[in-house]
Amino acid sequence: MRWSCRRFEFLFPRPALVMGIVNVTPDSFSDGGRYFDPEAAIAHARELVAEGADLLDVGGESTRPNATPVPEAEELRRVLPVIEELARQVPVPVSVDTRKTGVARAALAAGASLVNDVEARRTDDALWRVVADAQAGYVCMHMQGTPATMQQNPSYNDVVREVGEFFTDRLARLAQCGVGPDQVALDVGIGFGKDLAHNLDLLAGLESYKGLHRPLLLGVSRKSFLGRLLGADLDARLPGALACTAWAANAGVQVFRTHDVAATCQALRVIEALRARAATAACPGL
Ligand code: HH2
Repeated sequence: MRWSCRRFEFLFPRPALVMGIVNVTPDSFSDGGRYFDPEAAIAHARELVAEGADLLDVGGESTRPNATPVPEAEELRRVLPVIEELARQVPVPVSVDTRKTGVARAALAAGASLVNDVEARRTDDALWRVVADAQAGYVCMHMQGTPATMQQNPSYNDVVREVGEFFTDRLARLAQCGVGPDQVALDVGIGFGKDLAHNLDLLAGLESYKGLHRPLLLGVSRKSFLGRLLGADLDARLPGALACTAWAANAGVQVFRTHDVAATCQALRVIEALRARAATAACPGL
């Protein structure tokens, strides 16, 4: 399996990829304001690469529940200088985390290699045509509702099946717009229009999406379902996130979106070493 993101190409099987989060926002749920200044965002992104990030995801609009929508001009002002500089400075693909076609277009022109689309449930195909023209990578994430409404009363008959149907439908529509399957990674969208049980069902059901033959991306980093499950504050959710990472890696997830790059890389390298050992070694004593 191949994931093509312009001049970057990932071939699977390979060690899992870690996508470092760079939020150039004043209000993101876990690190809002810390990297709002472009210089601080660039320095932080470079640290994430030094810690082992394989991709960087730059976002200029928080998508936490009830976040204030950001006008396009402001989102551009936030992300473009950071993307331009990072695309020049770092050896890894830079992603733009945006719901806006204009921002995606400008970010790709500034050197981004992929678009992370949390609103892949969109009704018009303009953003997909931009991705097709640039031959960019694309993250197709499932969300029920919008950030303003998504946590009001999320409801599914069978969340794992419905998200799978959404992926199948999107892959077909993307192909019609000229975005080939090799450009696409799929993401169940943990916390986006899901309650705790939905999130756990999706994590438990990750293997169901293997048949789509696309890399799966997962974002659990510091999310509130961990707070609900563990009673843990924002800054105390890393052990829970790493447990999800280990679980998901064993279920076949290949890309992990995280604020905590060094710790996530460590967890993944241990899982991979154990998997390799289990495949080759006769276990003494068994
Ligand atoms: N989660 C967030 C934002 N973008 N993209 C994908 N593909 N998957 C996710 O799970 C995902 C995402 C939320 O996290 P964060 O960026 O830290 O917060 P905020 O949206 O408040 O900036």
